[in-house]
Amino acid sequence: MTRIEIITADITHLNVDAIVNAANRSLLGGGGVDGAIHRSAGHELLKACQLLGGCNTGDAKITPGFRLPSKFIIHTVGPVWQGGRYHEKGLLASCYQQSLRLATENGIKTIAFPNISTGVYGFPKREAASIAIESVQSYLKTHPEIERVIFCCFDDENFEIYNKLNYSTISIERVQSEKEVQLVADLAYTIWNEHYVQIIGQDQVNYMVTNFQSAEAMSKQIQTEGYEYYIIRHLSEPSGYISTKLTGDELFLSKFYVIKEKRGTGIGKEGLKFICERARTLGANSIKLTVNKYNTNSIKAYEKMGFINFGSVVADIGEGYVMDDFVMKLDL
Ligand code: AR6
Repeated sequence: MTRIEIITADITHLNVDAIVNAANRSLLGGGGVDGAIHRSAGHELLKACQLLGGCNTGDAKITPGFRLPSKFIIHTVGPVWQGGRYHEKGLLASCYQQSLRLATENGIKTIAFPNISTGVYGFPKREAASIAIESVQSYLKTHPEIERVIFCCFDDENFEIYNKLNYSTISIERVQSEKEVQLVADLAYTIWNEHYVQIIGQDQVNYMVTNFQSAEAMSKQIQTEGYEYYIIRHLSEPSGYISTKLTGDELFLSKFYVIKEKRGTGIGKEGLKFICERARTLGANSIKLTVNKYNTNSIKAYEKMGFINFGSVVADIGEGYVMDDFVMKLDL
């Protein structure tokens, strides 16, 4: 599941369990997002903050949200940018880690961060965004209790930076271990059920998944039939998979699937780039695939990627099931 979201908004309007405040060490209010939060939460917030005894840079403290829609406010103090030689990066990472630690301790499941330190404190925006995404991503890996983290940008520049970084966190790796084969089998189950039931029906989906996309079936394809499998991760989360097989000077693209909620994250484009590179490395001069005739969305997507219709093929796959496919081809 996608647990990271990037939006532009006024953070004081968000209806989440907690919003994070980019405060200063006094915790007694200030300008920027801090000022906005104090204004919206009301004077009770200042009273609560007075009891906290300040906060060190890189640390975090928690108060109720008072008049805000969010239940809690986590106050963290980002570093003032001084050129990068004063542990600013580590301190900024610590703001995200400590805020998330407090979230876990207080049963918070949804949390929104502003772009800490990138306003008055002058931290370079791109570096700050990269630290923010990495820190959050690494925390989420071991903390399933946090359901959603929102990066709440205020300016278009930060929004663009975060989205670009988010796109570049796509990784595509060859499936090697049994554990990875199982991960792909789980993805296959999800994708086939969410995408193919309306095209070929539940019975055929079950048949396909059991016979061709189970961990056993895929292991066999890898070990004895010359198939390569690749797992696609987005922000470290398993998001799709690719399967290919070289036949002569043609690369057969057997599978290229992305789970529904990860569409629109740039995986399609990155995946195709990867497949073309792999094809060239193996000495292929074209890529061929088959796609169900009624799978119009995928056909459109492949056409957009430059594939052309190259005929059609009907295949008997056993137990009375027939696949009626378009053959599509991309010359390299
Ligand atoms: N919602 C979301 N983000 C906002 C909002 C808002 N309502 N208002 C501003 N931002 P800054 P810092 C963005 O300066 O750099 C305060 O005086 C803003 O565009 O608020 O950590 C404190 O008391 C920017 O991207 O925080 C400290 O003294 C980001 O929030 C000092 O500023 C952070 O900008 C902290 O400086």
